[in-house]
Amino acid sequence: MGLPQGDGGGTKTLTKPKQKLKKPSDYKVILLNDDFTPMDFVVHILQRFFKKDNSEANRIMLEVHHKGAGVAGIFSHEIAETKMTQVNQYARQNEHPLKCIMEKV
Ligand code: TYC
Repeated sequence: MGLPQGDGGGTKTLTKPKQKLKKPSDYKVILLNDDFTPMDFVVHILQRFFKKDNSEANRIMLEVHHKGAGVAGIFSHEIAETKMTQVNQYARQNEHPLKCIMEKV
């Protein structure tokens, strides 16, 4: 038989658990160049799915054409995935080889 354990003062020290939650990352939605998709179709994609005006859509399309890839927009994981899927599906429906990918910022 013994006395109750503890510091005898009736005081407990509570340590705050380390919060391991990370901020959700943003994702770049990227268009890839190819030799066959018409320039007008890429401009249309940028206006329809990324709400770019005509001059910004042309600028991004030409960047993709000259550099091989270009950023159409930056979104949360869920929105980026939806846009990517919609663009790839729309390109396939219209029989263009245009590819859209996403990449962590
Ligand atoms: N390179 C294509 C052409 O010359 C145009 C193009 C631009 C295709 C951007 C895809 O993501 C793309 N018609």
